[in-house]
Amino acid sequence: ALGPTQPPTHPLATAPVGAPPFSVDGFVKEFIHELNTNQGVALSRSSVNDQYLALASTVKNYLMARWLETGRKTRDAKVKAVGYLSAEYLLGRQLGNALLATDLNDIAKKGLELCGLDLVTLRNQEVEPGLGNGGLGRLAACFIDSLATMDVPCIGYGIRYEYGIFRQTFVDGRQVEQPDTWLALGSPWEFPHPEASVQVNFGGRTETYTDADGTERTRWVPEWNVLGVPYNYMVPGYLNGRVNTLRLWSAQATKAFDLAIFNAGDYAQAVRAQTFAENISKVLYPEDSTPQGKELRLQQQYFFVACSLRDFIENELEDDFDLHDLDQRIIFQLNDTHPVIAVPELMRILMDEKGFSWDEAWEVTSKCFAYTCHTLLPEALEVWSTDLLGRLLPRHLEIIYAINEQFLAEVREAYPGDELRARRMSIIAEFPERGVRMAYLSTYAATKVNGVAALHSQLLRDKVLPDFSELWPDKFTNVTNGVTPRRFVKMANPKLSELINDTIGAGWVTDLERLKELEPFAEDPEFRERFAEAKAWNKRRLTQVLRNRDGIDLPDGHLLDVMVKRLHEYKRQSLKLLHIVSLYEQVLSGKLTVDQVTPRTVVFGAKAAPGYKMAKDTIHLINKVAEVVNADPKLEGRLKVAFPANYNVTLAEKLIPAADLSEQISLAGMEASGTGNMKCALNGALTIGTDDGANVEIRELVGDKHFFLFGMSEPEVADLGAKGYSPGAYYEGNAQLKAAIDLILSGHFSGGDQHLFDSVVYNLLHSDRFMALADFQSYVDAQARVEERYADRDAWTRSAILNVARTGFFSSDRSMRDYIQRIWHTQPML
Ligand code: CJB
Repeated sequence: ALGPTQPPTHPLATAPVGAPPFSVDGFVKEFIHELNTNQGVALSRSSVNDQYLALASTVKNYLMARWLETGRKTRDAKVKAVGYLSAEYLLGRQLGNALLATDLNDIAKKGLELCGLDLVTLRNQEVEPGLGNGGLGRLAACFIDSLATMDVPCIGYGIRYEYGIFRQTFVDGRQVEQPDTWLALGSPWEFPHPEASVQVNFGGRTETYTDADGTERTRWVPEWNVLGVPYNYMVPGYLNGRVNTLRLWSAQATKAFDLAIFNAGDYAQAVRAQTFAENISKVLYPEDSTPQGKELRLQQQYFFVACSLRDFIENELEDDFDLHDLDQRIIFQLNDTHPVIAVPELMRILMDEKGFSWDEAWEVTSKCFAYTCHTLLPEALEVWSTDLLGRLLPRHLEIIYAINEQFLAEVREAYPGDELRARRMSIIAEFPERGVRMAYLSTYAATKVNGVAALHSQLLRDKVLPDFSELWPDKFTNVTNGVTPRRFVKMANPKLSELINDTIGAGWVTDLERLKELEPFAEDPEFRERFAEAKAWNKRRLTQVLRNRDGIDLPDGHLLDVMVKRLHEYKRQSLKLLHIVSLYEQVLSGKLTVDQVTPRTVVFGAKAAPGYKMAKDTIHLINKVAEVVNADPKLEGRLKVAFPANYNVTLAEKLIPAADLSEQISLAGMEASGTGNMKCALNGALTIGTDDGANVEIRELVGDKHFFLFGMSEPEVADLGAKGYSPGAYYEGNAQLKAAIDLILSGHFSGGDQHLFDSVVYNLLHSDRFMALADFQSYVDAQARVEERYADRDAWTRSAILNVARTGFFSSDRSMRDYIQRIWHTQPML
């Protein structure tokens, strides 16, 4: 039971909490109080970490009243909420965002100064929670920010990994992974509630029995269980008083020590049981765009989903709530297939625990979920072997089989006699082993299925799920991704934000389409000058960051050419690399004089999945090319390659605002959307890109003149694939390409070792699944157009301004509006 045992009589006991006074004095008082009472130190004896933790507590105190009020208001209103189910949230640092949401920046800065402290130093003390891999996890973080800002009730559900995405280091140019100990110095943003833990069962068997009414029923007799401990995080809306909740689950052993084993004297065995349970939320799988078919991963998925459904049903709904109406109070958004085990879990709860019939349970379940697909790569679609599923979740497997039977009956009814189609569409795959196709299960169960950019949604319908979209055309929709303008413009780019505020007012932060009003200012020389000055300031800031963080020196006055994203063959970092090597080779061989080379620094940021050999070899090659190119005096410093290790949200916030050129060069038809492309454009970088993912929409909006398009289109890629692609022909037929590849093969970047990079080079020459060689010439030509535009600095700045002015569409607020209208049918609480 929640609440006091006696009715409270003290007048303060039920009064709403108040925030500390919104003044420098009020702030300082609160800060010193937190430092003394939470950290137990005097200011004079406090470490930077103490000061950071006290500052975090102070800011939390300002948010607290709003958080409690949001919870009360939402529960009282009994409105439909969004349950965002995501195995990843790549949140980035919290302090800056909390200061922004509360408008406390200036007050905090002044208050700390009066204490002899520097806000920036304290902000830099924060270790970001890296609880995600890349785009998918960062998207979830942007979405919950937007929902809070738009006053939409949402609970984000996920996993509190003890170790997030690994810390990347380079040893002799090779990636070496270190554990991410983000919790080591304290975690001031979370509120653990061990008393509200949820039990999650695994294993065992099912049995049938006859209940008191004489009905045949099934129940699960599990073999083992763990506890899910909720950790609540505040998700503050921007200056609107709403604070939603992100609830992340941490696994714990049900009993700290199994007393029986302990008493029998097997201490080690008792501790092992605990370790086994806690392993479930120990570490984030560092996979991106390829699933890990590992048992522990399935445990993680079921673990957080079971906790979340239980939590919503038992704690967020009234005690007497009729679960037949569940869809009126929640829509669970499945962020990819990772949480789709929630579908059989809800069926199980309703049937086995709440006494629903199958039909009643399906009627409810089939209205409570929607599914977002984030990929087109066939190998990235999750398939769980029925062996493993049956062992870990026997009741769920039974339910999945029954769902499939019902589904196939519908298919057969729609296409009588078309047995081939039924087999093709079956949720259960028979080859290479019996497995559950999680994307099919998601698609069948969901009210709506969406892709993440217009092209992606089209290809999803036509190529990944054609039978499904034929059967249920209305189920499919598109919501183009977006990014939060709070973190990625307002916070990350203070000088540009100031300029925009001065020019069109401050409304753009929550209404990003208003950036359109900047368009006429592209023709205003004074505006252009201030715009260019903001970019220069961002570059100076980045220069400092990279010097301190990585010991990297950025030369002045270079075109800053940025490729930041996970390392994956389909994203084609190798194509960018071939361009660099080619520029260099042309100088070495005298085809270009050095003064014909546009001064350019290429910055890479990329982590490779630890088990992805080709990706790691590519990182090695980039680093070795960087070593040689950066040291070669023949280039007179006009070409530089910088590869800071451990690219993360914190670095992105410094790098992206400084970028001139945004590299979005995936093979057309491979990148579902991209979101870095949006962040770069919104910060005034020009894109060089293929017609892929959301690039298509960026180009349409900014106009061909202000976007450097290259490469094959998706249909051209499909044609070439069908005809038979042979990369060797491109190598033989293109002298510039051949010279670049031959320079790598000569050992020039490997101290004479002619075989060090065989894996990367021979893969390109003999397989090149992502057709880098086919797009090489077109890419090089587009780079020449980039250089030409950059030579006319004024024209470049004009294009950059138009990129900012025309990409307001890519706010995640707009994405959320689209989800609300097309998928969720929820209401903002006004
Ligand atoms: N994506 O980050 C991931 N991980 C996956 O496992 C599959 C896809 C990315 O999701 C982003 C958000 O939708 C997309 O912008 C990006 O294209 C996609 O690769």
